[in-house]
Amino acid sequence: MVSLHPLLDNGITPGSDSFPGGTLKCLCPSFPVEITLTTNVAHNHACGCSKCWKPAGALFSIVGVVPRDELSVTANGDKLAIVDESAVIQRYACKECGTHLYRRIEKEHPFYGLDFVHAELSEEEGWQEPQFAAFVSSVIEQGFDPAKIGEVRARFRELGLETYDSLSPPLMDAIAAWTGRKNGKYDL
Ligand code: GSH
Repeated sequence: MVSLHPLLDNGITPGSDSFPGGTLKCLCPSFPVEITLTTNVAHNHACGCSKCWKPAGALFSIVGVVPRDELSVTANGDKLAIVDESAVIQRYACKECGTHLYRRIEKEHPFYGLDFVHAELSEEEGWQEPQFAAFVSSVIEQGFDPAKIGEVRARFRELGLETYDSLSPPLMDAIAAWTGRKNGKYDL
């Protein structure tokens, strides 16, 4: 059976609707960078794109969003560095272990105001479970055998997750609505 990510391979554990958030830490054995979220993640999903942080050996990342004012760096923030200063979406990673702690948008963008995080970096339980799989075909760009991509899609479906080659319809609709408003097509 194709392996996707440790949090998916043995079946998905449902999160809790009342989960209030918690702390996420990088993988350094000492002085880890710590961020604190004061809410659960939303739109949590598996992502196959080449830019998202994945744990060692995983084919997919798992990433969700929180409002940026619900995230704060609470320990060892001096170890954080931006992966690519020129990118629209800036990824803040630990300089020592390479783990990405959060992704933030500083420019005009449909997702401005949302930070992207990997809830698996928390020891707490109750984080929203993955809802769908995004950028599935992107794993081929990273060397995955295109002849086996059907097995990946089938495994996601077996787990109850729909697969997409960009984001989910609600997120793509939000991007399109933002673009339509920006272009003066309507005033919603
Ligand atoms: N096929 C590309 C890849 O794998 O690198 C897709 C990259 C892509 O568009 N990633 C999405 C995105 O929003 C999902 S993370 N990228 C913007 C960014 O990460 O800055």
